[in-house]
Amino acid sequence: MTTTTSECLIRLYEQRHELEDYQGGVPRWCTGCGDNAILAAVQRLCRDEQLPPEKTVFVSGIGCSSRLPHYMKTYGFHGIHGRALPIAEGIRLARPDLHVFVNTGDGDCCSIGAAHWIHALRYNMNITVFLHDNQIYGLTKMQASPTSPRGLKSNTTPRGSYLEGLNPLTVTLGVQNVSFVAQAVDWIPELLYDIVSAAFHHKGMSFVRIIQRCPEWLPKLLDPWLHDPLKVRLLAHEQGLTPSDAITKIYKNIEHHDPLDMDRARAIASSTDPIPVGILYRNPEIPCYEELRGMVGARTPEAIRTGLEQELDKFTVWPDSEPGA
Ligand SMILES: Cc1ncc(C[n+]2csc(CCOP(=O)(O)OP(=O)(O)O)c2C)c(N)n1
Ligand code: SF4
Ligand SMILES: [Mg+2]
Repeated sequence: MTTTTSECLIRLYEQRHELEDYQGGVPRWCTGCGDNAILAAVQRLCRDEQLPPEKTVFVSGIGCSSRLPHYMKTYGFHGIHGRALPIAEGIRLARPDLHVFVNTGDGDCCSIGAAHWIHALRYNMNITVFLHDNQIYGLTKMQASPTSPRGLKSNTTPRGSYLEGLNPLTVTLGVQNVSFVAQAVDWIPELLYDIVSAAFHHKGMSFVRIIQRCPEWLPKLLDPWLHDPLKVRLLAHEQGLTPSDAITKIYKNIEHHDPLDMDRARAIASSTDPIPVGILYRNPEIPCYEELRGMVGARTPEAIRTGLEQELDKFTVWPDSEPGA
C-alpha cells in the first residue's frame, strides 16, 4: 500500500520527541559532577516543551560546563572562552525563530566574559542563560574563579584566596534592564527543573545561577548545605515558584517573595547563607532589544544576499568611464 503525501505530513506533524531525541553523546564529566543534573533538567525541558531539535540551539564558551552542547541532539555552538553571550546574541538577532540557550561557567561568565555578561543583561534579548557556578575553574584543573570563597586554596591561591567571592546575583540585579534572575542548586532536581522551566517561559534574558558541585576539585565545599535542608531558603510565590508538598515537607525554611519586588530581591541576593533558591526577580514588562530594533522576523537568504552586496558595493572602486576625465 502506498502512502500519500498528506498521510506523511500528518505523521510528521504528530511526531512526538522523546528524551532520547535530545540526548547526544555520553557525557564525559566526572561522576557526581553537578553538570550532569543540569543536563538532565534541560533535556527534560526540551522534551516537555516538545522543542523541535532543528529549531533549538545551545551556546557555550569554554570549560567543563561548556561541553553541554555536545550532549544535546540539537544545534550547538561550543564557542570561545567568555564569548558565549555575544555568540548567542548574534544568533538571536539573525535567527529569531530559534530557541537560544547559553551554558556558561563562573570563569567563563564572571571573569573573562564579565563585560559581555553586563551588556547582555542590558540588551535583554530573549535568551535563556544557565550559569554553572562550581566556584572554581574545573577544566583547567583548579584555579580560583571570581566566585571562589575567601580562603579557598587553589593552584593560583596556594595560601587561600584573599578576596570575598563575587556574588553573581547582586551583580545581575544591579544592571539596567535586568528582567529575570533566579537561583537553583544542582542537588534538588525538582526545583532545578521548575526554575529552568520558568526561565525558559520568560520573554527576555533569563539568568539562572545554578550552584553546582565539582567533586573533583572541591569535594567538600557544599557539604554543609547539602546535608541541612534548613540551609536552603526556598522562595515561593504565586507569581514565582509554587513548590510541591514533597519539597515543602523537606525544605521548611520558606519565604513568601514577590518576584516583582526588586528591593527585596536585592536584599535576598545579598544574604548567601542559607542559600536562596527560587525566582528572585521577574519583570515581563522590560522590552527586549530585538523588539526595540524591530528585528523580530527571520531574514530570508535573498534579503541577506542583497544586504551583503550593498555593503560590499560601498567599497568598490569603479573605473572612470572616461579615462583622464
Ligand atoms: C582566551 C582563553 N583564556 C584561557 C583559556 C583557558 N581556560 C579554559 S576553560 C577555563 C576556565 C573554566 O572555568 P569555568 O568557566 O568556571 O568552567 P568550568 O570548567 O568550571 O565548568 C580557562 C581559564 C582559554 N581556553 N581561552
Ligand atoms: S572537574 Fe569538576 S566541573 Fe569538571 S567535570 Fe569534573 S567534577 Fe565536573
Ligand atoms: Mg567553574
